[in-house]
Amino acid sequence: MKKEQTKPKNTGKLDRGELTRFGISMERKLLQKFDQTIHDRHYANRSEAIRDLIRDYLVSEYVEQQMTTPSADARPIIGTLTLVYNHDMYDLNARLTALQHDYHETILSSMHVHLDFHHCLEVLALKGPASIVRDIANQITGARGVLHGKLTTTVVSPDFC
Ligand code: NI
Repeated sequence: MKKEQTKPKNTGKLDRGELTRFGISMERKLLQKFDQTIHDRHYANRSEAIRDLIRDYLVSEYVEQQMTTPSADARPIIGTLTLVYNHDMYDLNARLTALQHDYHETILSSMHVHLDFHHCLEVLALKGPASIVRDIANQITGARGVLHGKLTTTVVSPDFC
């Protein structure tokens, strides 16, 4: 009798194609630490946690590569830039607004929150070539008076699903 093929369980998530099983060897202590950490992060199992780690690694490598040596068929990078600044700083609001107008094609949206009497939080959503996203982030976070700026990047690609 022919053995029935097992289909991947329908998790309601994106179809990620055929699953391949593989074994990993590692030190017991390292695995215990990993298991404790993924339990704390509410992962259902090791496979899901390892898939996320691999995706994160591949996305980071892709973004890094496209920022330094962009390829002709590169996908747009998605970024969020988080800023905290002091709005009392002379001219800073005007400079930040001018920069955002200069790059209106890449900066899709911005959110401004008045944190207290002096400080503002701004979160920008960006989408565009990696090198341009990086340049915008550098110019804005480097502006005098910006206390902290952090760019987070990702990419939407079937390669990483
Ligand atoms: Ni404000």
